Amino acid sequence: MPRIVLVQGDITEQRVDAIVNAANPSLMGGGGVDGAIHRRGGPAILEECKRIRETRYPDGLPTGEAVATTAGNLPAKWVIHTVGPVYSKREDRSHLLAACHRNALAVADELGARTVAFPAISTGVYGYPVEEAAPVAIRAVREADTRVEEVRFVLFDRRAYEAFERALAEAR
Ligand code: AR6
Repeated sequence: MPRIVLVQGDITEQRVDAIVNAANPSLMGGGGVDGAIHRRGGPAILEECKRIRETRYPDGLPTGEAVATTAGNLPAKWVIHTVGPVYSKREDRSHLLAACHRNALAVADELGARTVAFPAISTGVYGYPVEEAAPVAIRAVREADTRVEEVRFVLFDRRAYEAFERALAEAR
């Protein structure tokens, strides 16, 4: 089981082997953490995303799946792009959020990444309440069969940090 570390801050500043991006199926960038990663990482990331779309995922990256690119100018080796579920009040999509974490860690294992930073996937534009997302994310990481040694959740604001802190305390 990876060691879980929580920090409040900007994921683009993390010195880790791999940074996870909360992308959308197009892999062509967007707002939130996706925008910040492409801005700070530079055009090499988008170039590789375009190639992935042309080859492996012509219809886009399905929700819950993960794929790696260079991290460009970021202080990491790789960006692992995953697509979180859009929140729904009527339907439980927590299995898709868990799949994002599991599949991102599987990609990290293929790369040989030992330290991986995650944002609070789906809790921004995609509308997942962070109090609901945090226990799903923590549990998925704790249950993952992976050689990753450290998973660092990088929470942008105090509220998200505290939600993850509570979820971690309750999981122990
Ligand atoms: N570092 C860490 N966390 C961040 C940063 C940052 N630099 N910037 C934002 N967050 P979101 P989603 C937090 O919207 O909900 C994009 O347009 C933010 O406060 O980035 O999965 C994509 O292209 C929130 O807690 O991702 C997709 O279309 C969390 O990151 C869509 O948004 C996730 O918010 C994906 O939506």
